[in-house]
Amino acid sequence: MIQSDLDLFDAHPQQLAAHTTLLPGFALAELEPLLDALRPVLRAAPFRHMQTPGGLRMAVALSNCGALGWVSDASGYRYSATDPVSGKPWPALPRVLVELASRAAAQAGFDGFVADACLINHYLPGTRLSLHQDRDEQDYAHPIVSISLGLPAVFLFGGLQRSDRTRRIPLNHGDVLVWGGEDRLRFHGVLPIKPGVHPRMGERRINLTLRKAG
Ligand code: MD6
Ligand code: FE
Repeated sequence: MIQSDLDLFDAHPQQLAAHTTLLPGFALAELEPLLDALRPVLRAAPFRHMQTPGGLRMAVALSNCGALGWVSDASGYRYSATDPVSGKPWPALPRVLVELASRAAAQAGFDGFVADACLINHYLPGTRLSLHQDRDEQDYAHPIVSISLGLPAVFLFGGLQRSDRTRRIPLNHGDVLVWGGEDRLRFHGVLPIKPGVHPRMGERRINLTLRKAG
């Protein structure tokens, strides 16, 4: 009994695969500075639903900050220094985010990680993200650092083939997932977010993925 209670609050790094580490609650210590930094970013570059190259509206709403931002429209997926709709550069990447990502990466064995792009995904209850690979970055040697905020999610963690079986990884408010190396091109996705209201974040999940894209 006591043992299982302790397990619930176990905040030690969890090695999910050779080069994938979950750092439970790692972002909580910096939560308020992080949210303070995000507010002006999202005022300057509000969330929106981009179109897939096939013309479908993405269920996830997204924004970006950093020198490069990930965009999707009729001409495909790519990183762009400007928002193709407003024509403006993306807001600068807040230092608190760059530093948090570097520390998380170092904990997971990736020293010297300096992000130049942060993709910000917004999920409402019911929103899902279908299985995909992240392969628009220049150099797959750099890891990706993913910060989860708000409502919990179930992350689908697959293999290098779309048809490989997937594991279900719970991602909670404040968790940070770092992956790279031989895991960098694993297929992954997010199951539909369950209805709920998070005490700090409200009726939403926000995921920040920090990358070295260029
Ligand atoms: C999400 N994350 O958690 C979606 N991609 O909302 C991703 O697609 C993702 O968490 C690459 C690396 C880490 C991720
Ligand atoms: Fe991804």
